[in-house]
Amino acid sequence: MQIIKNFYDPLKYRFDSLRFFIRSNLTKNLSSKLLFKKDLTKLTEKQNEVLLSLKEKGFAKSSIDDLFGNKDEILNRFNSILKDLKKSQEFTNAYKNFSENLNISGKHYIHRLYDNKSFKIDINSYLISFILNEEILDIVNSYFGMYAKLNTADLWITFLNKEKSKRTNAQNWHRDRDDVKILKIFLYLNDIDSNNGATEYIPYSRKKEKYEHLAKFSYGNIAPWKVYPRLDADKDVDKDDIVKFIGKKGTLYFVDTTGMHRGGFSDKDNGERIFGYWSFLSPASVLFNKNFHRPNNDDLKKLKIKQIKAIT
Ligand SMILES: O=C(O)CCC(=O)C(=O)O
Repeated sequence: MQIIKNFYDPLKYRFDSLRFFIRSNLTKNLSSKLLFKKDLTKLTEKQNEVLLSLKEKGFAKSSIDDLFGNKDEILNRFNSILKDLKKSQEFTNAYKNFSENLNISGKHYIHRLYDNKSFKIDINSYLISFILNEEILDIVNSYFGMYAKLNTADLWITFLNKEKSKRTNAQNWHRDRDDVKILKIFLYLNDIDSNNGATEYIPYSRKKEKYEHLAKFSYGNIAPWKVYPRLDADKDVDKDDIVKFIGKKGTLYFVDTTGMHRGGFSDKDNGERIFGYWSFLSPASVLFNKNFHRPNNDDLKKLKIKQIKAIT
């Protein structure tokens, strides 16, 4: 079995890379770019600040105060989703599983509202309607230079415990591999600092930037040792060049996760980190993992063209 896998995996990876190259340069992205150029988007000053920071450093910090007028209404909507989530049996089970397996490898330190693929998120959910807001979509599309596609909409609770001394999975430095540009958006639903698992990011670590050498770029499924390179951040990266994504409730981070990042770890405190979580990819990506239903025609009729482009 392992012999077949060793043969099949690299072959599939090469095939996916070729497919991605064609879709990116000749078909999918080209048409999306042309259409986006034709529609011309004008950004507000606040949106522009986000875009400039993203383009320069690979991330931008903003807030729902800055981008939206109705901060309380938005937070109330998310609070009510959160309240139901915390009452659920799945949440209780997830926390128990985490507490009993603190230092075991795996992603059980994160509880995802919609990760369970047997129930896909409804297109009418607030997690979708929030992110399909033009305030957000205009930034996303301007960063990609085309109409980008929503890949995931979710809400994460990261469990923390000072007895968890080992970093596992995405708590190690890595870059994501689903596309040449990937945009993730985090909306903080509690105050987050280095004691409760703020994500860390290395600006200028995308392709052709100062820290590009830290890990290979690839688009597809590759061996785990390539995903999590042995990186000695103290030695390989100037300490002042590492940014911690700290912020109060209501903070928004826009992050290109092809840049080096690691997250959700704290050996100082117990507690939790809670955020809304969305990811966008270009239409060419061959690694979509959409966790929401494709809308039916009646739902589509209720949406604007920018929103339709993001979810179909
Ligand atoms: O838990 C985190 O902050 C890291 C998340 C992450 O690695 C990712 O979304 O790619």
